[in-house]
Amino acid sequence: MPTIQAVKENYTDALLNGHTREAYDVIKAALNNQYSLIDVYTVIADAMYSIGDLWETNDISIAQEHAATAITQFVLTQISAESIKTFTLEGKKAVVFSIESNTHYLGIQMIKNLFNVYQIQTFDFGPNVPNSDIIERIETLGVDVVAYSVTMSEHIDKAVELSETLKRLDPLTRPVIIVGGYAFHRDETLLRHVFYDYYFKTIKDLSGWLEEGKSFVKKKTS
Ligand code: B12
Repeated sequence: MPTIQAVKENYTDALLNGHTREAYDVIKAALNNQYSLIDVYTVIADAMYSIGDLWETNDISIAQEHAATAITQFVLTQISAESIKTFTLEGKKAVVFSIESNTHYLGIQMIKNLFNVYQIQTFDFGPNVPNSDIIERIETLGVDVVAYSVTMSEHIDKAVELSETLKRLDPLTRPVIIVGGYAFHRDETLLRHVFYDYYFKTIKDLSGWLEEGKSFVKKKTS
């Protein structure tokens, strides 16, 4: 069985070569080899960070970076298609999205699938969703969790704007607010400006917390 480091190298190579089938095979084999979903997501995130570093230093082109992103999107969708097979509706609901102005979305794709694994129904608003739409949907859907991603410090103003509205929701009935994203990896002090209940740096941290027990989810529907 290849080490997790070898899995990451093989996956990154497949991304750099633009080989979708090879990338998918690397991930499928890792899952078949008993690596966990979280191991695999960590490999994929690390590979994308490497792609970002190579792009920043002009060692790969924008076209290569876009191709790598498209492959990873495909792979994440395939993984989700597997997980959704065991999903049952339990009545707990989350909305997931990337904050207005943020077009990065792979992190949220992972979070969405993890919630589904924990039998939490997700409403996925996608990337760059207008703040003005969020509150109406939260109230209409009656969700238990709001989880969103902030990738760059430039996106924090929109997170602050959303926070102002989230703060005004009734504290007894409002959903739990979870934030994450690469912006906070680079500068954790940005969290000071945002209204949230929980911050998790990685999907592994979120998973550990979900594993401990999901009593955090307000059982409004039961
Ligand atoms: C792919 C990519 C893009 C794609 C995104 C497409 C898509 N569909 O997602 C495109 C081409 C659109 C893009 C655009 C841009 N990008 Co870009 N991009 C990346 C890249 C290479 C990978 C991002 C990614 O998917 N990573 C993998 C995911 C899984 O990681 P993640 O989001 O961090 O998620 C993990 C955790 O953070 C956590 N998490 C994430 N969200 C949440 C939410 C919750 C609730 C929780 C609990 C946890 C959590 O879970 C995940 C797993 O652990 C990064 C490199 C990097 N270091 O991230 C650059 C990067 C983020 N981009 C960068 C830049 C500069 C840009 C552009 C400005 C480029 C340009 N000139 O146009 C634009 C900005 C667009 C915008 N307005 O948002 C810079 C940002 C630098 C900075 N200042 O911070 C980076 C770091 C590249 C670099 N090294 O320079 N980008």
